[in-house]
Amino acid sequence: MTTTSKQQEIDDFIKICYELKEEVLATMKNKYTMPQEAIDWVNEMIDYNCIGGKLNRGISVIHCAEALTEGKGLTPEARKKAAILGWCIEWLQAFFLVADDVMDDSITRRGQPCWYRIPKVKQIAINDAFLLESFVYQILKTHFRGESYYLDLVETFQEVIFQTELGQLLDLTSQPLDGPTNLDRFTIERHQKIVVFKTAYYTFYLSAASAMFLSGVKDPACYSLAQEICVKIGEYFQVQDDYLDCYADPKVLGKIGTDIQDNKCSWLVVQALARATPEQRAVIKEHYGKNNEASIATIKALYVTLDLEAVYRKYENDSYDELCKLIAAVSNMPATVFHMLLNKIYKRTM
Ligand code: DMA
Ligand code: MG
Ligand code: MG
Ligand code: MG
Repeated sequence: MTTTSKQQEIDDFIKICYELKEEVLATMKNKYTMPQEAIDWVNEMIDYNCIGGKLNRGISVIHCAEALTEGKGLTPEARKKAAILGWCIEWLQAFFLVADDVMDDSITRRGQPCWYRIPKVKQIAINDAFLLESFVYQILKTHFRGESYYLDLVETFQEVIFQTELGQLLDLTSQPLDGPTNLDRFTIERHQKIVVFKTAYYTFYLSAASAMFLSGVKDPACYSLAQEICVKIGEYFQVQDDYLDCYADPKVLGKIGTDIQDNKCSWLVVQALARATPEQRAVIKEHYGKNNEASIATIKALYVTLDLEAVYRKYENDSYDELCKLIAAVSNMPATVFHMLLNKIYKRTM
């Protein structure tokens, strides 16, 4: 794809978001007779939180659906449906992120202050997150209710939301809020469980499964296989997120990392602990999860001493090779679906 046709695809995709927003606003106005100020609030809230991301998850639905046609290409109607489902995932993501930023005490998102940091918003952001979730179900109902796969689609969204919330629970409770840091809880196994649940299902499996429903895939074995591969791609993706939290330029990443001071069970701290001497472990115990510049700098310096950058480079290459092997063995559906998902994120810097 050329740069201009890529831009065209993004522009076409974004247009659909505004169409969906108009539908949602019209429902508020006509069906629920909401006052204009409520409509204005939601209008601004959707613009602020649903636009401005990389759109990876949303556009992936279109690309997966395209790959599933095996060269025949999508009809304009099928492309539109894929774009609408893509936006359902983007709005779902907005729902998770608005809440995640409150819970993580984050500062910026997509290059602007987190929504809850806007003085007129504050805790109203919690209800806005709930609203974004409800809009997803409204859109699904408006556009897919007549489809034979509607129930499967809605149940898949519900299950993935549940899985993500369980992942957030594990993420948020990996350390006690009211006691000293317990480093024994930062294990590779716990980290893996967190990332699969909080990220992999909604970031990869939901896009692939949505495209499969649209394309008429019925075989449950295909969905299980897609889930197995997407979970592994998602695990790799969240390790990248953990790494970038510490090492990316916030201007490029669009968000300022907070994992160290938030006491997160990040891939970096887990890898550091696996390599630390007893003295270094004591440094982590003293400084990790403390919200002051000196402690954060001490942890970052230890990561440099342990050369976690090199550990990460090796992890990236090994994961990529392993995923390629797994994908090469796919025979009951077009393997390009998974190659495409993987290649979108390989060696990403944002
Ligand atoms: C991401 O976890 C998970 C969800 C469900 C948003 P995170 O807090 O590491 O994400 P980010 O780094 O984008 O705040
Ligand atoms: Mg966060
Ligand atoms: Mg979080
Ligand atoms: Mg993160």
